[in-house]
Amino acid sequence: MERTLAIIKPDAVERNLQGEIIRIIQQTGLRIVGMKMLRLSRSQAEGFYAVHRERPFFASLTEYMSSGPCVVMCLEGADAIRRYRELLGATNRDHAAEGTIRRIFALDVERNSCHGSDGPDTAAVEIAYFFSTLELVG
Ligand code: DAT
Ligand code: MG
Repeated sequence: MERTLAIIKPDAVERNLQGEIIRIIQQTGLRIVGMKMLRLSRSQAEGFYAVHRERPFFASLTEYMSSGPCVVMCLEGADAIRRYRELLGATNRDHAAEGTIRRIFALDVERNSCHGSDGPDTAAVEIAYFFSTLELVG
């Protein structure tokens, strides 16, 4: 069993897409073992995306991620990190495969509807950024 962090980003929450996105995630067989809704402050968004702080899009990305509420989930399943990344599709929706969450829902490369951890080390750090062990069930 493996765990990964998923975020339904502000553009998707704003458009009331939480239910549709959660349904797609659950249809793959991944289980939700933690879930909460929150609005990141600018500095919390900067902390979450700290690896990107030198990138040209960092200021815009962290402004966007703190612009409205997110739904944050911890997903569990066999090979959960890779399976959920595959379900998300490429970062840029124009390069994402048909049927992927980003291809279906993303507005552009920044407002790309969902986040997923990219490996075991980042998943562990990202899950701990949002959830205490007491908040994860199952
Ligand atoms: P991913 O979210 O697919 O792991 P990433 O970690 O490279 O992608 O980047 C984090 C987020 O930053 C991404 O979801 C959207 C934004 N982003 C990435 N590349 C961008 C770009 N070239 N222009 C604007 N925003 C970008
Ligand atoms: Mg990433």
